[in-house]
Amino acid sequence: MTEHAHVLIIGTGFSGLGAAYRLRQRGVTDVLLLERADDVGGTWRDNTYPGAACDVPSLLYSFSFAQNSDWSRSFSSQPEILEYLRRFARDNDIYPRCRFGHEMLESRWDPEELRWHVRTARGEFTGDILILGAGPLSEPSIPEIPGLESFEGVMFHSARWNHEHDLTGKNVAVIGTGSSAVQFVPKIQPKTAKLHVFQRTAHWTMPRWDRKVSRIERWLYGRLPAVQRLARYAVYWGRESFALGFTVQPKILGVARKVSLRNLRRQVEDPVLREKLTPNYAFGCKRVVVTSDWYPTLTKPNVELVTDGIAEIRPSSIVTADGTERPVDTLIFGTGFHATDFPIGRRIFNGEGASLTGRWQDDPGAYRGTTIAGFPNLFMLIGPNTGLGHTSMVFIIESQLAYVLDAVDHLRRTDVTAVEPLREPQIRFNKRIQRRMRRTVWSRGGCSSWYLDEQGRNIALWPSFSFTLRMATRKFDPDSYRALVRPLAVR
Ligand code: N01
Repeated sequence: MTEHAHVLIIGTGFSGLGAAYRLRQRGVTDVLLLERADDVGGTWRDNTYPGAACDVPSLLYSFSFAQNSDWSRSFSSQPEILEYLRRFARDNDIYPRCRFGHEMLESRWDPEELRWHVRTARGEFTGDILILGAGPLSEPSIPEIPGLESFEGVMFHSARWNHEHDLTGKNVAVIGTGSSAVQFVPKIQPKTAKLHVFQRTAHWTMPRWDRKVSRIERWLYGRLPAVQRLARYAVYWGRESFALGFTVQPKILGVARKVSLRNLRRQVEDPVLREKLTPNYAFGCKRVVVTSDWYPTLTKPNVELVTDGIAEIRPSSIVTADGTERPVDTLIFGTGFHATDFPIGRRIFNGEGASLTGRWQDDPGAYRGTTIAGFPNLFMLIGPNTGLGHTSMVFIIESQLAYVLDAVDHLRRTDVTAVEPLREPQIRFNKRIQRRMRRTVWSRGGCSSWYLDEQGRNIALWPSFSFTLRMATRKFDPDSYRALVRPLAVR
């Protein structure tokens, strides 16, 4: 049996839950959320590695319409964020609208009926509007390394942590030194017999000024929401100054660079190790990792930072380019995600049968980061060029939601069934982004990163302040869209 809803939402992380809530606020209740897992939470349900926590301050890491006065720390831990999202879904009756175990396998736009047909792992759905809230960092990336398939030990990715596997006394290899690895390596180090950390590129770091949120602060935030809002604004604008550095004034980042190098000097005495940990590209070019225990952990006697490239993996060892073989019984990938190839795009087809990924081959990008020419009534949250490294993605999701809600209202107010952006405004919008991008540290900083696609284009980040993206998504602009009207015969 095919189930129909006016709006189908893929995913139940911050994006999907926020969309369901905001739609209901506008009186749109005929909504279903299709979720591949068995609970809500998105990235905060999937990333359960030891030490998983947010590196954006807690004050910014909740919906503005459901602020949390109860964060226990200034940088919240994964269990607390997950519990916040579950509570949000419970309190707002979103659970009954969720279909769990329904991984979206294929979404096809029907150009006659003017609706989406969605096939999941467990059923079929139709929807007038499709909102993608699957997240850009949800598909773990495991590099192709010669001999990987021959490995006989236990291996897993940081986003699929194997909690059954006890690391006590094990020879562990960690590949990757990004934001995830710097969080879990210090937690697992005391248990392991030997910990080999394979670093391809040194990352810039910033200290994690984490502290307990005092009872007085919590009391104040709970009783006087205006105080919390003020504190939120202060943190928000403080972080916006990083955007200035990343996008036009890299000199501003000089201070942060000095802090990073000073920490390295203070925390790592060994000059050889220090050298290995010193980045050779501009501060901010790759996402800066936020940590206060990464460098101290790497100085522990059972830890080795390996900077020689991996040549081969054997059944119970890793061999590096210099020929050294290290016995390993557990292999952990902290190697990030398929961020710029949007794997979900291979499952989405327009009325002509073209996949989103195919369309993006030559010209990736969306209109205002949210809608895509040729794909009517498809709204993508955290779409191309909407990412930010310096502040909370919840802010971006809320900005995009304002645009989506305005578009949904437009469809209700008029006799238009579907809208798709015209190609020209989309091209102009993306050209502007790429022009601005050339001035940023992500283009000029002399590094490679997950922000760049295979052709070296940055299709992940927004090249400006977050408030400018909010302005760009404030109002739906029908003039930039083609309007489609469902014929009476198929209504
Ligand atoms: O992944 P990453 P992550 N051989 O892509 C290395 C968000 N996040 O999971 O730098 C050897 O950053 C790669 O090396 P290099 C945040 O947006 C947020 O850590 O490419 N090494 C790098 O060191 C973050 O940016 C929070 O040379 C290989 C590492 O693997 C994003 O998620 C917490 C390799 C990958 O680092 C991803 O972070 C955690 C290979 N073949 C994450 N391939 C918050 O707190 C890759 N690497 C909000």
